Amino acid sequence: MPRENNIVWNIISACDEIAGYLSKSNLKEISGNTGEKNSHGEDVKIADKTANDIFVKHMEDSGNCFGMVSEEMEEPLFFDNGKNSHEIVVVDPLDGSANIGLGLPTGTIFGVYKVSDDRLKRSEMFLQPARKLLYAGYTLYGNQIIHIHCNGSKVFQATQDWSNWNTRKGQPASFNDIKIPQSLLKSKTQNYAINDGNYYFWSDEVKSWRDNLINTGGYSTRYSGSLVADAHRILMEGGIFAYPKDYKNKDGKLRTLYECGPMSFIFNKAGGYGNTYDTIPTDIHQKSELVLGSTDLCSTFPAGY
Ligand code: FBP
Repeated sequence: MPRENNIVWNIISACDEIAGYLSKSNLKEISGNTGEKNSHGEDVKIADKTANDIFVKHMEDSGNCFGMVSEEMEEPLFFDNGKNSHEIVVVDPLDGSANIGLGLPTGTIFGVYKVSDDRLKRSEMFLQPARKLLYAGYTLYGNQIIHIHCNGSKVFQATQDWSNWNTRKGQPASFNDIKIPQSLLKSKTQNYAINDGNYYFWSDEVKSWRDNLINTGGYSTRYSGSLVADAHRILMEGGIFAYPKDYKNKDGKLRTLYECGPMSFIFNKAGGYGNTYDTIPTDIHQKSELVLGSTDLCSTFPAGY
């Protein structure tokens, strides 16, 4: 598919522009609030809004996008320019926004779904389970820009060099078909990413699961406060990321459609586990519990409470 009508290329271009914006901006300034609240009642940071504007511009200009849902927009946006296209996009334009001002890792998470046959411009079109994704990925804004993509059969590290897109020549072979290492059998220390600060809000089941993990030994906590950064480590090295629902966040904290779904799809296709792979969202800004990682270790995590 030529580059110009390939929505994936438009998404990569948007992420590259967001990376440029983050690397050139006064981080303290852009981590300030716009004074607006997003659909979750959270303060919208200047960087969140700018990242969203950049994404909207690339999707609108591309002519390849029928519509999009974003963490930073209350309602879906449909593009006249894309009225003949067959794809819709869900996106968290800037994940881990609490890290922005400190220059710590952040990311963009996205998913591409097929337009519904009725082509009616309404939210329901986006309420699809992750297993129906055509494509998904995330971009990590760390000491390098890393694009991890999944085309439904493989998970790979995408390059910015279009001519190298299909061959991804020069990349280590392991980047072309990423498989998450299993965990329990591993001799080396295993990663677990969870906000232990929520311990007393967890169910007894989750508390004892975590205590058991600690008492077993051989685990290291790796938690940066950015889903993209924490999930990336788990995808590449094995282990588990969990954001359980708790007595504070009864439904969980992370958003089903544009955070949990794409991640569950990527981990599922990398031979791992993502608990929301089959979840059919009932609202575009619904929240879910999220468990991602090596299948064997994730199978020990208590489902719900
Ligand atoms: P946003 O920054 O996109 O709102 O993402 C939510 C998030 O920051 C995730 O990246 C991260 O995993 C989680 O919230 C951290 O939450 P907490 O500070 O409660 O551990």
